[in-house]
Amino acid sequence: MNSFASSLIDVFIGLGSNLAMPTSQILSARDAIIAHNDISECAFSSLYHSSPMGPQDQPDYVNAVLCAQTHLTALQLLQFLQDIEHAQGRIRKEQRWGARTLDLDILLYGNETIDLPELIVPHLGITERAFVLYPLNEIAPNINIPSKGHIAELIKRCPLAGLKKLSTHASS
Ligand code: ROI
Repeated sequence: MNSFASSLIDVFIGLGSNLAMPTSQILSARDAIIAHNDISECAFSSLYHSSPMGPQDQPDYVNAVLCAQTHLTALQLLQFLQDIEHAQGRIRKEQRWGARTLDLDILLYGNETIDLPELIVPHLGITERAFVLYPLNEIAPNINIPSKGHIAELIKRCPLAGLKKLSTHASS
């Protein structure tokens, strides 16, 4: 590696879907993410079934968390994830906090805190979201979330809110 290469960063990506066969959406997104030649998967959580946070007149969600290593910058990664959302039929302008075919969020980018108009890391609301914290805890039980605290402490303060682990990664 030459001295100009950016370093390898551990990233955590949250995946969520509640439309158009959510489990298939999540598994296709995982495949698309790890098909990138500068992204290698370290771990993929179980799939979780969760009640909607926000408006209740929408279907339940399937959620998961992926851990990967990459040299991409956070903004390059964001662009790549948005391209996958669009390829899988995500239409922005949907109702705020409404149903979506696919949501890919950068939860953590190494130990960095990022505060840009287009990207805030750690993801806002991470500490209130059981559908993020529990899958994250499954694959990274020792992680410290910058400026928020240790995952074990955060989990204690976050009720399950109807979250259920699905027993299989098989598509449905
Ligand atoms: N609720 C759940 N359970 N899972 C999600 O991924 C999710 N994503 C969202 C909002 C609308 C906030 N609610 C969610 O963006």
